[in-house]
Amino acid sequence: MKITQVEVIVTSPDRNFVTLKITTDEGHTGLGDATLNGRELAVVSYLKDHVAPLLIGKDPHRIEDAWQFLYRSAYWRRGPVTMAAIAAVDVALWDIKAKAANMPLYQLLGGASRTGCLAYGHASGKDLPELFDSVRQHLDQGYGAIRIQTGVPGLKAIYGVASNTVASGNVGKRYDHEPAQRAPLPAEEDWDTRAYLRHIPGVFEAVRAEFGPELPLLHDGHHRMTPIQAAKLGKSLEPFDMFWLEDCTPAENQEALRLVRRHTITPLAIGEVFNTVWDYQTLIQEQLIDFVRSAVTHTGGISPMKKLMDFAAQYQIKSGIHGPTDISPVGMAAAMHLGLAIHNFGIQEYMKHGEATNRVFEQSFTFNNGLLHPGEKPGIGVELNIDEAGKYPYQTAYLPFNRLADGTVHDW
Ligand code: KDG
Ligand code: MG
Repeated sequence: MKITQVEVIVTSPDRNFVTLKITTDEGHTGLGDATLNGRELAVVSYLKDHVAPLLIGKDPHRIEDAWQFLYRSAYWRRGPVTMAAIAAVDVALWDIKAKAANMPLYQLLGGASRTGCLAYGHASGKDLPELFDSVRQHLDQGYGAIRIQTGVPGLKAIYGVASNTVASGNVGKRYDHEPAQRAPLPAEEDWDTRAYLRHIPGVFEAVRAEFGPELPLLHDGHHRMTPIQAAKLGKSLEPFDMFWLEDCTPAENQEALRLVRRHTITPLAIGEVFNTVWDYQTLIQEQLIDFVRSAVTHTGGISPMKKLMDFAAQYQIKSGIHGPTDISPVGMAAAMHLGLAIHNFGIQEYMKHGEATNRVFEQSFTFNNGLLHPGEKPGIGVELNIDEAGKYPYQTAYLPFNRLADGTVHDW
C-alpha cells in the first residue's frame, strides 16, 4: 500500500478544527486531528509545507517508522506545533491500518480492557445555585463524574465559568464553558489567587453537602498557583475526597510538584500542555502525579501515548486524557480507543461537541451510563463530511489571558 494524497482540512463549525486526511492507492483513508487551540494555522503550515510532501509514496503501514522519521529528521524536537502535526499523521495511519484490518482501532491496541471509559463533564456556575443547576444537568445527562468550576466573589471573569467570561469583542458563537473566543484579539480577564483560595474549599463543602459523598469531583486550577499555594489548596480540599486537582501549578516547573506532594494527599493531574513522554520523566518516576492529562492530539498521537501510559502503569499512574471541545471528534475517538485498550485507564474528559461539528464529523462513539465507547466501525470510527466542512471557513479565535489587579500578566 502507498500514500497517494495528504490533505489538510480547516473547518470552523462551532470552533476551528484542523484535520489531516491521508489517502492510499488501495482507497483507504485515515483522519488525524491537528487542532492547536488559538494557534491552528501554524500547524496547518507545518503539515502542508513540511510534512505532506514527505509522506507521498510511503507505506502507510509503517507507523513507527513514519513517527520516528518525522520526529528525528526535523532536527528541531518537541513543541506543540510539531507534536500536533506528528500526532495527526500517527492517528491517520492507525486509522488506515485498522480499516485495512477491518477492525476498530482498539482491537489493534490489545482489545478492550473494560466495557467503556468513565467520562467527566464540566459543571460551572458564577454562584452556588447556578453551579448546582449545572451539576444536576450533568447528572441528568448520565455523567458519572463532574468537574466543578465556579465564580469567585470580586472577580469578573474566571476560567471555566462561561457566563462570566464573555468579553467584549467576542464576535461569534462558542460552546458553553469553552474559553476560546472568535475575535481579532484575545479577551482580557482578571485574577486574584488569594480570593480564589479563600473561596474554593467552601464551594466543595457545599457541593458535597448537596450531592453526597460518592460522586467523583474534579477541579482545574489552570496553572494559576505557586507551589505553596497549590499545597494549601490540596490540603484544604482533602476533606472533600477529590478525584483530582488538575494543573495546580504552571507545568514548566515540574519540580514544583515535589513540594505540593509533600503537603497533600489530594490526587494530582497534570500535562494537558505537555507534548512528549520526556515531559513526564521526573513526574512519573518520582510518583509526583496520579493522572496523565496529555491529549493524543498534542502528544504525538497514539504511538507515543501508548508508550507513555505503559511507562506510567509501572507506577500505578492512570490516564486522564485531555478532552475539551478544542480536541476534534477525531482526537476524541483516538483517545477513546486508547482508553478502552490500556489497563491503567483512569477517566476521560468529555465535553459534548455542537450540532454543526457533529454534522462535519460523522461519528460512531456512544455515551451510555456515564461510559464512552468508540464503537465497532473499522478504524477510529470517524469520517469527515467534506461538503459540511466547506460551509465553515476558518475564523480568527484566541484563548483569553488574565492580569492581576495591578496590571501584571498572570498564568492562564
Ligand atoms: O485549549 C485550552 C483548553 O483546552 C483548556 O483551557 C481546557 O483546561 C482545560 C481542560 O482541562 O479541559
Ligand atoms: Mg485543564
